[in-house]
This record gives sequence, structure tokens and C-alpha cells, in this order.
Amino acid sequence: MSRGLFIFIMEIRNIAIIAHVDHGKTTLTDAIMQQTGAVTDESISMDSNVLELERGITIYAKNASVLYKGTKINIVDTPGHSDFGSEVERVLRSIDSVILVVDAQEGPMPQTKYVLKKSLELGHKPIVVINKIDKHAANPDWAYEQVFQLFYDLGATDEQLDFAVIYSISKLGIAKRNLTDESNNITPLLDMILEKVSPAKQNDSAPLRFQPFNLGYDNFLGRLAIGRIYDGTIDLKKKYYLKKSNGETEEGKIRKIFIFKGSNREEVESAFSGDIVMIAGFPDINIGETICDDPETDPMPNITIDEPTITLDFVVNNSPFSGRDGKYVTSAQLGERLKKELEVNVGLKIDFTKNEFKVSGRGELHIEILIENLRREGYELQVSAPNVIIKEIDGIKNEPFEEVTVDVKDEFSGVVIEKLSKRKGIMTHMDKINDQTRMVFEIPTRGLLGFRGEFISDTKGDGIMCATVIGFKPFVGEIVKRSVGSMVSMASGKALGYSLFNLQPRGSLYIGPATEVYEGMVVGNTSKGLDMNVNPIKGKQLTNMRASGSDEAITLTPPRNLSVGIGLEIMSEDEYLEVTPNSVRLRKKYLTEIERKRQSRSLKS
Ligand SMILES: Nc1nc2c(ncn2[C@@H]2O[C@H](COP(=O)(O)OP(=O)(O)OP(=O)(O)O)[C@@H](O)[C@H]2O)c(=O)[nH]1
Ligand SMILES: [Mg+2]
Repeated sequence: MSRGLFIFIMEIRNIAIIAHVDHGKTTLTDAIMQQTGAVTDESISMDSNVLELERGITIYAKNASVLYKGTKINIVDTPGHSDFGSEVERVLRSIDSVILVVDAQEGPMPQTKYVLKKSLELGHKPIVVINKIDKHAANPDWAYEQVFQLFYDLGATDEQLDFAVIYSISKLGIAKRNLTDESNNITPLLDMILEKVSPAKQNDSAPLRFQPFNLGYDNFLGRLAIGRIYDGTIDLKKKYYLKKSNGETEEGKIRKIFIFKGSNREEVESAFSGDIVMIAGFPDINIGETICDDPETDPMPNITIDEPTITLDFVVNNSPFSGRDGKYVTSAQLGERLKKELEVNVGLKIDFTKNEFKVSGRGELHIEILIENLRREGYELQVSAPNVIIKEIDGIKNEPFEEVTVDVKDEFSGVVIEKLSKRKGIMTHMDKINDQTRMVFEIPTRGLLGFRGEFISDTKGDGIMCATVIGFKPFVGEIVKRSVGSMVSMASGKALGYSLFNLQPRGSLYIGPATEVYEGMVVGNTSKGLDMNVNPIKGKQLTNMRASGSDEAITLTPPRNLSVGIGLEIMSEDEYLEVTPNSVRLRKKYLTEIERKRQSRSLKS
């Protein structure tokens, strides 16, 4: 298959947009799409998934393409949150250059470092975009210096150090080469891409090599593979060979080919070298494997996927309220759905050998998003408290470690240092940035679990904290955390305002009046470290002789409503988080006090 004598061979540039979370990747991609006419509706964003829109973050890497001055630019918008970092790494393997977006006020952050390090290692020459120069406290020159230093520290070559810079206000679709330039559009960046990014190699007559860097799923087509055609062409009529990562070769056909056009996919009959495309037809294809048209072709080097760092159990909902609002409530249905998830969620691992499915992922957000997706689809389930994965390396117990960067007002630095040190964090860097203190710690993931909520309240909601997994290191021993106990309901029924009013001085409540509770459900926490059995449904004793003034109206503090994220963070080992489409409840694994006592006795003996 050839492009045909009369088909104009269009140059292709393949780029990924990478950055720390929230630095403006998607906004920048959206601006490029709008200004090149790739999308005509301004309300269309690359963040299109419901959870992405709700949270304002990118969860899934997405492909798009635009046409600019006769060149096709394939763009991959990547997620900035560190839990999805391995997705970015895979993308980086398959493109020709990266746009590194950096917030002009925050400067480089942990994920900037992670994605830049990976890019430099792969030999990319990034174009740096200093974004958000309109922010009140923006300091583009300082941000540039910091980025330069980071390149240097990461061992950039001279060529890489000589990176191109663009200053931008993505929100307004404005980019410029120099801060003093006048500009009202994004074209300076697009021109820079044409100037600096090498065109994708096009050698259609070579034997085919297609390698996926991402997977998708379609109810009719099954597994979809998104990847790059390194050499040759793909069309629907030929026989193909899949070179699996285990060394086997499978024969098969390609049923559909899609190219990216704007943010949509367009079905085509054939696709050519240099392009990024999506194909259907190989139901077992995995990331990093190679499709060829000649079984003798050498496969592309494989792409490794980062190992999970945390694990927890997913079990069927067996609480007294199970089946009240879910469509799918059996263990078999949950298992089926989780198997389907493995089709696309590459960083996830699941052990199905027991009735409690052991789910392992890259971090709390990775798991939280999965649970949120399940409940939205109508599933009910319970999950146990997340634990870190301990690995034995050369006979030594190892655990995952993270690098945490914290930006806080100076007055809060003391409390953060104290708490992170207790959790076995070691400060590696401290700096003053604007009127804030920036501190960097290395800390076991174990020490960070459950810390976020404390950090938010310790810094009065004002601090920024972000963490990136840096690998497995020797286990550092027991970590003592601030312990709060649970208030456990000893009765079933509707909670009454009167009894909640009496309970609220003892801790903070997760429920309000009229919430239905069951025996063993956790209705709040106690500021004292121990669990406490409480009766939230007890009404006021009626007496014949009411003292005047004893009937004063009660005022209840608004409860701390549980979300999946908060639940995962605060729950203890002997609890389950019960998640249904309409509710998130915390409960003891053993619902009655007698069962709990029996259990703790048997654990002790
Ligand atoms: N002031 C200002 N805000 C901006 C600019 N660009 C983006 N933002 C805002 O920054 C926030 C984050 O932007 P996104 O584009 O979603 O960031 P992102 O890098 O894609 O984030 P993740 O994909 O979640 O990592 C949004 O509220 C944007 O409106 C800018 O140039 N100036
Ligand atoms: Mg984004």
C-alpha cells in the first residue's frame, strides 16, 4: 500500500504536552485546537471525562491532532498528577518532542522534575513554555532560571540546555517568544514547534512496525491500541503478526484503523509511517508490543510499566444496607467489571484468586478514580484500608518512597517539619519562594498515607503539597501516626439531632440528623485515640417536670461528609469503606461489639 501518486505527503510532528499538575497543559492544548480550527466549539475541552470535568484534572492521556501551515501536529495531552506518571512515561517513548509547561509563579514542581528527567533520558529536546505569566505573583524570569537549573541538575546535554522558551497565558490563548513581544494568539508556539521539532520519519516502503503506548476499549470492537507507526503502512486487507512481550508471535487481522482529527477519531482504510493511530483487531495486544507485516521483523524495544505501590481489597458489599441503590451488587459482577478494567488500566494489578479481590495501583488517587467510576456505573462494593506494597530486594525488605514538595506560609513550616519527621520524612531542601517556604522531603509512602487531611487543617487549607514516587528503598521501621478513634454506632435506625448534639463534643461527625445508620457503622471520629461505641439514635428522655430553659434549640456543627478520597485516607485497618452509587459509609469489618472483641482477642493470642 502506498499513499498513492497524487496524495500529498504531509509532514507530521508528534509532540506530548507535559507538566506538573495544574500548570496548564490542557488549557494550552485546548487553545491550540481552537485557534487552528480543529475544534469549533469553545466549550469543548480535552478534559472530557465526567470525573475530569468534575475535578478539573486530567486523568487519561488523550490524543488530538491539528493542521498548521500544511503540517499535521499530533498532540498528546498528558495527566500531571503523579499517580498517572507512568502513563506519561509511555507516551514520551512514542513522540518526537515535548512541550514542558511550567507555571510562572510556582516554578518547577516534583512532577516537572519527573517528566523532564524521563524526557531528557529519552534524548528529547523540550520546548519550555512558561505559562500563567498573567498571575499576580508570576515571576517568569525566576521560573526560567529555575527550569534552567533543573535541566542542568538532571544532566541535560549542551544541546538540551539550549532549549527554546515561550511565554504564555494559555487561558487567553496567548503565546510569545519574548516577554516584551505583543501577541494575541498562540501562533508563536506553533511556529516554534515547526521550527524545533523534527518531522516524523516517513518510510512507508519499509516493513511495518507499530507499537502501542496506550490502550482503549470499545464495546463492539474490544481492545483498542493507540500507538505509533514507526515504519511501513497499515491497511485493512493484510495479514499481520503481533510480537508479544513474552516472545511469542500471534497472527491476526486489523479490523479498524482510526487516525486522530481534532479531538475526534476518523476511520480510515490505511495509515502511514510517522503517524499516531488507533487500531482494533488484536484482542490481547499490550503496551510496548509490536505489530509487523513480516514475522521476521525485529520488534521495537519493549516499554516497561511502573510497578504498583499500594494495595487494598475490593469485596462485595455485605453491609446491612447492601443492594439499596446499586445495580450490580454481586461478587461475580464486581469481578467481571474489574477484569474489564484491566483491559485499559495498565498500571493496575488485580489478584482474583480470593473472594476479596486484591487491587494494586500507583497511588490513592489512581484507586479512588477506579472506585468513583464503579459507583457511577451502578456498582456497590466495600474496600479495605490501602497499604503500601513491601518488596523483597536482595533479601532486604523494601518499601515505596516519595519525594514531597511542600509550599507553606513561613509560620506553618515548623508543624510540617515536625509531622513529616515523625513519619520518617527527611528534609532534603528548604528555600524561600516569594513569601512562602518551600521544603522537599524524602519519605516512605507509608508515612504519607492519611497525611493530606492533617496537612490541610494544619496549614489552614492554604498549603500546597505534592508527591511523586521515586522508587523502592529499604523499610524504615514502624511509623507512629496521630491516632484518632472511631465512633461506632451500637444501634440501627435514624440518627437523631439530639444524640448527635451530645456526641459532637467528643470528636467530629460524618453524619447529620435523619441519616440511617446500622450497628457497626462508623458515624464519626473521636479525638481521643480509642474507638467508642455510641448510640446516635437515642432520643431525649421525656420527663414530666421540665426545668425551664432545658429545651433550648440545639445547634449541630455541619458533619464532615465522607467522600471516597476522604474515606480511604482516614479509615483504619479493621474497617471497610462501603461505596454505593448514592452513599459512602465507613463501617467496622465486624459489626457487633462482641464480634470485634472476639476478633481482637484471637489476634492477640
Ligand atoms: N491565570 C492563569 N490561569 C491559567 C492559565 N492557564 C491555565 N490556567 C488555569 O489553571 C488551571 C489548570 O489548568 P489545566 O489546563 O487544567 O492544567 P493541566 O496542566 O492540564 O492539569 P492536569 O492535567 O490535571 O495536570 C485551570 O483553572 C486553568 O484555567 C494562564 O495562563 N493563566
Ligand atoms: Mg490537563
